[in-house]
Amino acid sequence: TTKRLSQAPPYYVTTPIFYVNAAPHLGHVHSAVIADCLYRYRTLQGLGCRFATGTDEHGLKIQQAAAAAGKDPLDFCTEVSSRFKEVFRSCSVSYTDYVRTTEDRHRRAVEHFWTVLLNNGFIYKGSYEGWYSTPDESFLTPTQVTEGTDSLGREIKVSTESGHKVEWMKEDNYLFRLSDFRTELQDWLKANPKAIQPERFYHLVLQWLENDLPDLSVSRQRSRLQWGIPVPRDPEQTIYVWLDALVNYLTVVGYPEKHSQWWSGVHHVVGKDILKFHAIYWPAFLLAAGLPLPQAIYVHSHWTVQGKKMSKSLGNVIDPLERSHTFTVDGLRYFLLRQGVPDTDCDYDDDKVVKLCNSELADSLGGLLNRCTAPSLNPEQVYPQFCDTSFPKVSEGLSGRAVLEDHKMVRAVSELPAVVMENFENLHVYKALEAISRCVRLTNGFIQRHAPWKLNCSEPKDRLWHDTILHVSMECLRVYGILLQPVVPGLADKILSRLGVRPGERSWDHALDFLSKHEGRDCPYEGRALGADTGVLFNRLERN
Ligand code: ME8
Repeated sequence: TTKRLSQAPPYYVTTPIFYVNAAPHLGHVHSAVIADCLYRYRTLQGLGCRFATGTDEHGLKIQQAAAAAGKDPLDFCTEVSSRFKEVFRSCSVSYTDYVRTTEDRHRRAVEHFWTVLLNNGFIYKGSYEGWYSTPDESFLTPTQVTEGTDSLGREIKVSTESGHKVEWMKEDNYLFRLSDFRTELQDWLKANPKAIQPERFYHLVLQWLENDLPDLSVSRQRSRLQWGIPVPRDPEQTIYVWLDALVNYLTVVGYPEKHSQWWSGVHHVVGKDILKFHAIYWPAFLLAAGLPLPQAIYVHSHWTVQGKKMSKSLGNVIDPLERSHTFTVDGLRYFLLRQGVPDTDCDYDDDKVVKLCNSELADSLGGLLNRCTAPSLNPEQVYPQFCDTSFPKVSEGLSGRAVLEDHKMVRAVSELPAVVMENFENLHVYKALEAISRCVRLTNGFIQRHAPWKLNCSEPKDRLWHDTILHVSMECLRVYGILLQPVVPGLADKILSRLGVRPGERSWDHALDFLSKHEGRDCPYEGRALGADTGVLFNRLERN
């Protein structure tokens, strides 16, 4: 059931690049942790992988934020960008590339990209008149604008989608022939039903594409916006921040000279708020530039706090650094990926983190590790022997001590890697974790059912059965440890090290080699000494 991917193109995964006008919050870390999980998962499958994140540093709102802080814009960007780096590092986000849109390599990539679009006839000079939202850096059609009030109660126009204030704007600038691409985009999506995951968002984009696409303004007058990349050969205009920002994905892999190999394997992780930019504008730009389209766009929903989207402007942001200290990095990552359902928004609550981590990480998973390795049950501290007469295959008749329930568990664990793989690949990481968690419960039930602590190990038959129970449980735990590496790398390492599983024995393929003795093959771990006892797997969290 598991595909061999060694012939597949290299895997390149990206996060959005984040605006530096606000400090990193839990929502940003959520995107980064999803991308990190995909990156680690593909790496385990033995693929060459690359993982990029970074910061989006141009545009009016950043220019304004720097001015408000009384700082030079570049210094301001450098400061905030390094905070993003620091937060990602401390949340075990193992990016291989970090890009900033104020870097020279990026300016060169954007200038080149612009020139290609222009030479291919997709950019023309025109004039734009309409609504513009600075916080969203977005042009809006009249149907996307509604009545609202500002903080002083005055009537203003706001964006229906974001609620941000919009202004009427009229200026000469360059337009991109977005309208030319509607059919091509529809054809692309129809031919690639997995291009946007989860499915719900794929249908949403197809629905958007049922309407005409107006041409898109892709520059701003320099007099309005100085903090950005000038249009090549027209210094009176600045390139629109979204065009500038999207090109970051190409910059990372060496566009325009040497991007082609990595570009063929690009996968974007994005929040649903920026789906239109990634699923419509970006593919249209790429088609116009004659470049391949992304392999997949993975979309996730938002964290809310008491029902409201977490955002700096609402002042309800959760600080990921502080929470990673309180709940540990693995606790926080596990919560984000186990509770963060991509299709719908989820409400963040500290109590939920405590409950989930205590029940699934401390009690269930930690309890299982402890049961298999505690000196009271495993005095010799080894990976014990498997005895096939006490645990015969179902096909040989259930004459041993194993019962039907045990065989059901073995089957569930052997099917687990395929289930996890499928759910990782359609971004239902929570379902993968749910399946792992269910199997952990089955294994705990298995030990409970056979109560090895009640066996008299001076009886040779009981001793064999005792060791078999532990062997089967450890094999389960070894599989869980391997499959959990992309999500909770620290805990997974602790489990595998304690079981004596070496670094070279932790790839995806090793999870497919579950309970090999049961299949009549050798087990490389049998009889091996366990690794050092480094204490409790996950300390129970206290509620405040
Ligand atoms: O949009 N819950 O940057 P940004 C979950 N620079 N994820 C959230 C979130 C929340 N409450 N809030 C933000 C930009 N995010 C552009 C992107 S890409 C070429 C340019 C995450 O700093 C989510 O991934 O506003 C969202 O799409 C992203 O942060 C927006 O970050």
